[in-house]
Amino acid sequence: MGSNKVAVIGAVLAMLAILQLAEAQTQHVVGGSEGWKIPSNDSTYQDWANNQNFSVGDILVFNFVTNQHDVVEVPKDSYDICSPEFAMNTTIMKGPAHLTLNSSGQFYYICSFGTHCIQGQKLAIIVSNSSSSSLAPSPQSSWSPAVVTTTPTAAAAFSLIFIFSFI
Ligand SMILES: *[C@@H]1O[C@H](CO)[C@@H](O)[C@H](O)[C@H]1NC(C)=O
Ligand SMILES: *[C@@H]1O[C@H](CO)[C@@H](O)[C@H](O)[C@H]1NC(C)=O
Ligand SMILES: *[C@@H]1O[C@H](CO)[C@@H](O)[C@H](O)[C@H]1NC(C)=O
Ligand SMILES: *[C@@H]1O[C@H](CO)[C@@H](O)[C@H](O)[C@H]1NC(C)=O
Ligand SMILES: *[C@@H]1O[C@H](CO)[C@@H](O)[C@H](O)[C@H]1NC(C)=O
Ligand SMILES: [Cu+2]
Repeated sequence: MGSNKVAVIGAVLAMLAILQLAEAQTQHVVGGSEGWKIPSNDSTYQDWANNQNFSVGDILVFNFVTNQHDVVEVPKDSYDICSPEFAMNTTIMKGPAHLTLNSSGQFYYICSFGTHCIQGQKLAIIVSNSSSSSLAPSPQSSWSPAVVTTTPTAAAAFSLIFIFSFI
């Protein structure tokens, strides 16, 4: 195989890796089909969060009707007592809304309407550094573009293996 072809394949795979990087963010729809509202059970959002893994770069989707709810990020103390005091600058008034998780750590969100928060419309999450759990991809018997479901790092590694198999 000529070096031109190898270069082309390399370029294509590099693009795939970049695409993969863009797709590495997971969207978390807060509350699932229930959306962001006064929940049926005041542990709804904590139960939901406990079944998610939040990583830097992921997106929180708050599905709510504008002027019926909002999303206010607050420090833990305010979250605990359902107070919008000390709110961060990221208050979301318009729903539905997408919020990108830009950094790791703990984050607290409440609805500041009426007694919604006291009734359970509050969410606490822990965002971890993205690379954590998926650094050891499960063995794959064969490589094909349709099967690129691993992390960007893994995708890049597979790309290299693919390229070298032609040299
Ligand atoms: C709320 O959810 C929790 C945990 O899922 C459950 O134990 C509890 O019984 C539920 N309460 C109501 C009133 O449905
Ligand atoms: C979250 O991570 C844990 C530990 O790595 C894993 O067992 C679990 O399946 C993951 N949950 C989701 C929804 O990805
Ligand atoms: C909120 O935004 C203002 C103006 O952009 C900025 O001066 C202030 O530091 C921000 N406060 C917080 C808590 O991020
Ligand atoms: C994350 O970063 C983007 C781009 O800089 C910004 O638009 C967005 O408001 C940030 N998200 C949060 C929660 O601060
Ligand atoms: C994520 O990585 C940054 C920089 O390496 C570090 O400061 C931060 O403490 C880490 N966060 C978590 C939750 O591990
Ligand atoms: Cu509300």
